[in-house]
Amino acid sequence: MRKILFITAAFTLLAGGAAHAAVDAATELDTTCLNCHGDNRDKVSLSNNQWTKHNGGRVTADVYAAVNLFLLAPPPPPPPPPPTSEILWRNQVTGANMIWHMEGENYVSSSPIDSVSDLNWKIVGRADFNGDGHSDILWRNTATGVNRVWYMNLNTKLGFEVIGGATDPAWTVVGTGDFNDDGEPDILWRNTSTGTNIVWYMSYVAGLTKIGHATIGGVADQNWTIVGTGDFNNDGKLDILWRNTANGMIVTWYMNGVTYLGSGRVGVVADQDWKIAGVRDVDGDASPDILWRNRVTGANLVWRMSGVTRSGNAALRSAPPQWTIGN
Ligand SMILES: [Ca+2]
Ligand SMILES: [Ca+2]
Ligand SMILES: [Ca+2]
Repeated sequence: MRKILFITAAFTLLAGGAAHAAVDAATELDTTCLNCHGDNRDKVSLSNNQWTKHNGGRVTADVYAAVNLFLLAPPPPPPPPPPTSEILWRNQVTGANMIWHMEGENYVSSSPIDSVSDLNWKIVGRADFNGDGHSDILWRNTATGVNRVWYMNLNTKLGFEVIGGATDPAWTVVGTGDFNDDGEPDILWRNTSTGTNIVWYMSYVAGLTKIGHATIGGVADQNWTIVGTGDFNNDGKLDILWRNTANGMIVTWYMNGVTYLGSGRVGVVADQDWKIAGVRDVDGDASPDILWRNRVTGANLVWRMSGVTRSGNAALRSAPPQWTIGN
């Protein structure tokens, strides 16, 4: 790129945005007048991402130095790639299971994982229980109350482990996440009979063990369902997302561990064909987003969230209704 040599007056350099990448200094700048009216007050400007051409006029070394610095500066770094995430699916007819690999809101590919023909087995959570950097899959058999973790390496099941039973089918796993800040994911339960909510603190050493538990404030009204966990107020503490299946109201409970701090209203979706299928940061802004699935049409949607405020929607690829999102 040709340097500019010729100079006489100073004035303000204005060149906004990232337009400099489109400027051809060699063809534009040495025939460009930057002080076209001779009063030393004109401003350097861009038109259609090109320097505006005029005849005659001079500017100072400061201006050319600034222009050259601007033109010769390294290009701005490319935008970061969209964040990757996964959606775990279970076919409620065949027992097939698969993982969708997503980039932001875009479907990239899918990978089958081991099928489980007994449809009493439900996928109830996904977290890295053994700390190897790969998300594992938590299963619960709704007939027997047996719980299992599948330890995964990407799409491959490495093995499984049965974890402590909760044989009463009224207990449902409604979320996973680290409630006691020990770096290990815990399991959140809701009793669909009594409305009691409990966290099992889990730890993996040679195997996955329940090391304690704590009760979270009960909600007897069974219209209220826990639909996910995530840090909605960005205080580093896991919060709980609720939806009322009668009136469609969605609220977060801001938590400090198992202590309720307050609530935030997210919105209302009265149509119960739409189910909240997960909470995760889809768009990479570090604020958890809400994944929706329409159980009748098979449509999928993300609510892009900033805290409890919805900033937009994005339709995701659809999937036939017999597929349910496990997490
Ligand atoms: Ca793991
Ligand atoms: Ca924990
Ligand atoms: Ca929080």
